[in-house]
Amino acid sequence: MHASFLLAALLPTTFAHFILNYPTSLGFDDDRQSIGPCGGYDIVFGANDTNVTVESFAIASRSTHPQANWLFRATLSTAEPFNWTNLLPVVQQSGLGDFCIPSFSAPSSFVGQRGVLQIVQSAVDGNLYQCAAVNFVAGAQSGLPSQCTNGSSVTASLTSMTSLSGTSDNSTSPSASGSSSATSAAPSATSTQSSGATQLVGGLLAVMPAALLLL
Ligand SMILES: *[C@@H]1O[C@H](CO)[C@@H](O)[C@H](O)[C@H]1NC(C)=O
Ligand SMILES: *[C@@H]1O[C@H](CO)[C@@H](O)[C@H](O)[C@H]1NC(C)=O
Ligand SMILES: *[C@@H]1O[C@H](CO)[C@@H](O)[C@H](O)[C@H]1NC(C)=O
Ligand SMILES: *[C@@H]1O[C@H](CO)[C@@H](O)[C@H](O)[C@H]1NC(C)=O
Ligand SMILES: *[C@@H]1O[C@H](CO)[C@@H](O)[C@H](O)[C@H]1NC(C)=O
Ligand SMILES: [Cu+2]
Repeated sequence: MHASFLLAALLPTTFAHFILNYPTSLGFDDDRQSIGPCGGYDIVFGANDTNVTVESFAIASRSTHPQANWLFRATLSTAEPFNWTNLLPVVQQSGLGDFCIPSFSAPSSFVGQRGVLQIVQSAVDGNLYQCAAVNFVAGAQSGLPSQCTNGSSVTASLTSMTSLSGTSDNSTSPSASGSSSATSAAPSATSTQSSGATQLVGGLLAVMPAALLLL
């Protein structure tokens, strides 16, 4: 379901539910994006897989849905059971176009291993999936990837939800994994969306205690 005329005008580069722009996606097929865990793509590792610094890294997408809930997860598994680790509680986002959260963190125990980042978007078309095969490496990112920008009307905040309905959820929580973006440093790179960034970080700090109580 798309407001196709308007969106085609606003997003001329591609027409899709959502695109993962960073880290590099395992693959994108508009018609198969509803197939979990990776939008119809197999998990395969390659020489060009993105190196993801566990202390801070960005995930950049572009959405053609004006409102969506997002779930960001990571695992070292390549098959069921995936044992997903939530990187944040569910993020509620509105506004079309580029959407980048610049400061994820992953469990330090992932360092030195290959793994998968999964991005699930829940919007008018149901759950949609993209994955990136990555190398988890030590340290923090030095500067944001060029893809990490927000559309001018994009806003987002954390919810108290830890899963989306329909995602097979045997995930560990941010606190259980010992990883929490709440404790990671604020994004250091320049941003024209600083009030939005503050909103998300503020929301995170407000929501995390509640999220922890639910565990
Ligand atoms: C890896 O990236 C380089 C530079 O972008 C490209 O030339 C090469 O074809 C890529 N290799 C694979 C296997 O994708
Ligand atoms: C990841 O890091 C390794 C080791 O430093 C390097 O050889 C490789 O080119 C990096 N991969 C990418 C996609 O930047
Ligand atoms: C999730 O947990 C349920 C019950 O604990 C189990 O039956 C199921 O196989 C698990 N699924 C995965 C993908 O681990
Ligand atoms: C699941 O992931 C968590 C977090 O990385 C890890 O501590 C745990 O050992 C994993 N469990 C299995 C069965 O792989
Ligand atoms: C994009 O907006 C979100 C939500 O307001 C914010 O957390 C994030 O920092 C912004 N990204 C950039 C690159 O400014
Ligand atoms: Cu769509």
